[in-house]
Amino acid sequence: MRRFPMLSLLLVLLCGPAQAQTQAHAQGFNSEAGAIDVIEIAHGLEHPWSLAFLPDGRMLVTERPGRLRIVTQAGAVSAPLSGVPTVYARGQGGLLDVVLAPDFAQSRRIYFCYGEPRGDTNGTTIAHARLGDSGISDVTAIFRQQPGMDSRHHFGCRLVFANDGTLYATLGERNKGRAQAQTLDNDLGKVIRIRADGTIPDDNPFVGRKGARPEIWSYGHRNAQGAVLHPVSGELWMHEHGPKGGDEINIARAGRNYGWPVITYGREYSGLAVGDGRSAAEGMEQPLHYWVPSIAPSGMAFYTGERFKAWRGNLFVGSLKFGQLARLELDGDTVVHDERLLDGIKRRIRDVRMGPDGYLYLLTDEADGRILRVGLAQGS
Ligand SMILES: [Ca+2]
Repeated sequence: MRRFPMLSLLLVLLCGPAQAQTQAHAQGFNSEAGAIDVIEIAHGLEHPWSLAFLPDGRMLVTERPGRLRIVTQAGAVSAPLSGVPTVYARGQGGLLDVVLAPDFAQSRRIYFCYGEPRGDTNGTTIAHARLGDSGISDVTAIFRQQPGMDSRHHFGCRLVFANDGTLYATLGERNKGRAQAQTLDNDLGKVIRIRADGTIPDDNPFVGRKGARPEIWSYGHRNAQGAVLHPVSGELWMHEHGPKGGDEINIARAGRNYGWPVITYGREYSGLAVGDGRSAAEGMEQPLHYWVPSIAPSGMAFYTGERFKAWRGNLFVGSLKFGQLARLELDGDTVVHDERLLDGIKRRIRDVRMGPDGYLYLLTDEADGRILRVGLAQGS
C-alpha cells in the first residue's frame, strides 16, 4: 500500500522555540482515508514501553530499563522520576506498562507493572504509587505473578482498568512455563482481575475452585502485550504474540481458555508444529483475528476521537516486527478489514494511545525511542 514513501523533512516553527527544538520532523504517508502526517513529538527515550496521558496533557512514559519520565506536548523530556523500584531489565523484562488510577485527579495514584528481580528468579509484579513533581512515592506492590521463573521472556504486561474499577493485567507464560498456561494453579499465561488494592473480586470465575488461583480471569494465553477496554461493551480486548505466526486478537471473557499451547495458528521458530499442530479444539476459544506471518503486536487503542471521523470505531495495533500500524475495521466483533499504515517508517511501534486531542500517539521501541503523533492530514 506504499503509494508514496514520501519523506518530507520540514521544520515546525509554528509553536515557539521550545517546540522547535524537538518537533523537528514531519513525515508523510498515504492511506485509504488520505494522507497521514507523522510528527515527532520527542526523542531520546531509551526503549520506551508505555505512555499514559496526564490530565494536563503531559505524558508519563516508561523506559524499559527502569525509568519513568514526564514529557510535555512541546517535547521536553524530564529527568528520570525518583522512587522507581529496581527492575529486572534483561531480555523482554523491565519497566513495562503504566496507567493512571481512575481517581487519579484526586489520588495522584499510578499503577505500573515490571519484571521484578526475585533472587534466582524474576516475575511480573504490579505496583501502585503516588506521582509527585519529580518522583513517585508510597510505592506498594499489590500483586506478584506466581511462580517466579528464571527467564528473560514473556512478561506481558498490560494493565487496564475496567468500568467497575477492577484492574485487568495480562501476564505472559515466561516461555518456560508454556504448559502451565493450561493449568489454574499459577499465573503463567493468564489474564488476571484484581481490585485496585490488590484483593480479589468475589465474582472472579475461579473463586472457590479448589486448586485454582482466584485472581485468574482467563487462561491459555502466550504473551499479551496489548489490551484495551472496548469503548461500548466494556469488555477486555487483547492481543497476544504467537510463536512463528499466529498472533491473535481475543476478547478475554471470564473463565475462558484461549488455547495456548494446545491450539495455535503458529509454528515453533524451528518450523515444527506446536504440539499436535492443532488450531482448534473443543472448549478452547478461537481468536477473533490472527496474523500469519506474525506482526509482533504491541500496544493497541480503539479510536474514539472526534478529530478523524474516518477512523471512528477502528482498532489500531502497533507492529514491532514490520514497523507498521495496523488499522482494523470491525463489524461487531469481526475484523472485516486490516489496513497497514506507516509502511516504511522502519521503527518498532511499541505503544499506541489516543491522545485527548484526538491524535494517535506512538512510542517507538529503540535505543533513541520517540513519541510520534499520527493524524490524517485533512482532518475528518
Ligand atoms: Ca489462542
